[in-house]
Amino acid sequence: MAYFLGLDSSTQSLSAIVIDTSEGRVVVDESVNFGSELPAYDSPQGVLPSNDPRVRHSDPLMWVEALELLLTRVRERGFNWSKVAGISGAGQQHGSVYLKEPLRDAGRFKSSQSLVDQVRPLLSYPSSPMWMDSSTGEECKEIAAAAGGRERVLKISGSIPIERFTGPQIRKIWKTQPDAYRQTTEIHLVSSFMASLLTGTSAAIDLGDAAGMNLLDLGTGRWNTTLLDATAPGLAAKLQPPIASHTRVGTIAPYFIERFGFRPGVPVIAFTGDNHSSLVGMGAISPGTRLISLGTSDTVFAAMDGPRTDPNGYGHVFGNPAGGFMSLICFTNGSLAREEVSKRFGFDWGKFAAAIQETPTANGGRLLFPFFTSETTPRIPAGVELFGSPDFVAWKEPKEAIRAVVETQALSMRRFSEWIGHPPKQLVLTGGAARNPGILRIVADVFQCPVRTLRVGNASALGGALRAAQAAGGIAWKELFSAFVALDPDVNVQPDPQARLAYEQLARAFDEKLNARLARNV
Ligand code: ADP
Ligand code: XUL
Repeated sequence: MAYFLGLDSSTQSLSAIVIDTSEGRVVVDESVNFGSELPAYDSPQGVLPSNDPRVRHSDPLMWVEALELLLTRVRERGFNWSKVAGISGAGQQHGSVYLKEPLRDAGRFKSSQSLVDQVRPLLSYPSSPMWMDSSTGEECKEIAAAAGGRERVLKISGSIPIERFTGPQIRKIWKTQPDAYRQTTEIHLVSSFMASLLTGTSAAIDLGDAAGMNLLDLGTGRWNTTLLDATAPGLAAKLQPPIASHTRVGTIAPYFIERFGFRPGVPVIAFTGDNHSSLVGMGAISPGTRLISLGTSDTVFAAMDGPRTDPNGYGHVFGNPAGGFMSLICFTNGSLAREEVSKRFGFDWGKFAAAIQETPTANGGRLLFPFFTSETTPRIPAGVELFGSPDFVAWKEPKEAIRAVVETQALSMRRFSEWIGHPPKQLVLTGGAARNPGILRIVADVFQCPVRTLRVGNASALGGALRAAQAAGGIAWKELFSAFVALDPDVNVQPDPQARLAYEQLARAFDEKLNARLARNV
């Protein structure tokens, strides 16, 4: 019997997938939605309310409570946790958790008390700045200046200083919350925090997720002293050295053995970023396949065949959890924008897909820029002006608005992923919105490329289970991919060649409008 658990602590939910490698089956696929199931945290979309639209934090205790709820639910549905032989997982990237003391004693969490009550006193700062935060523009400039310029930071870390990245966020905590920073002995990413809960001891950050901090030297795989010094004093002491993604960070803590019936000694493999984990869950650890994840954010990513950085500074290079590197471009206004438009017109996802089917390709040249919250690719600040929103408010025809927002998103993905090189031969899509046939059609036509999806929907949680099976179970990637990563035979969207011209024209209008707006940024 060989069961492996993968967890995915993402923006709006925590998910678990358990695979049975002897039968090649997914035996558990369960999720807890933060907004609807944990309303006490006042985070309908997984994010705390804030008066400043640039500030986006989450409550780390919400993730802790979700973990308990998820493990309880799966057990109540009849699954026996003692079957699990290895655990790994993923977290939304960049978010940071600040601890007063490192976790040293695996037995410190007592099963007689809730985990939330035992983690609360450990936090030196009560909330976690997360990937949607764009409030660190000043800090990015300061880091660039102290480290020898944006280009130098790009060269060392694979990205220019980026507002949502952990280094600039840590700098802001140091500047604005000096007492909390002083009290902090250990800083975690969401990924290493979740792994630490499971082992009861501090788990180090893996090389994949570490690359989203503006602190790692991609060449050496170590924290870079210049970047650490440019970020905040004493930072080196608050970070454990980064580790290879396949590292075993400990074994399941007594808390989970006593409370949920896990078997003692079950290894926990380092957690990684959600996009990295999706790369594994989509069987795309080697270069060749271009992936798009349509989650809360939209991301375009691929394993890389050699080091290359985005000359425009929007794209990133992260560690590939199976070795080497991956490229990634993140669009903050992904499902967030699609939800906004559907909410405004009272459309459910079925009507959303139908609206796309009932409207013409390129929509008579209409564009609807999806910048409802501050965007990272391209950089459009929130709170200044939501570009496109005047058009949106004036929009009369809901169906056209829906097509327009998705077409504009797809054009943006195409333009800003060109630096990856090699036009894709096939796009594989995952994430909640990859279930929507209307969205798949537009992506296929805009990219002029066939679009496929996968049989297992949650690629990030599946990636966690596969990483556990590979590292803890010694099962080869090839074997795991052939058993668990299959394209959905029912979804094969071929591009319509007649759409090519219409989208070339729309792309020109898109470039013109966007370039004019970006010129006003400076
Ligand atoms: P994350 O991992 O970022 O939390 P998911 O990949 O789970 O996100 O995707 C969740 C999002 O997918 C939801 O917030 C919703 O907006 C979107 N979604 C779910 N079903 C559909 C659908 N049929 N069509 C379009 N979007 C959908
Ligand atoms: C990637 C990014 C997001 C988060 C949330 O850089 O910020 O995709 O990982 O999913």
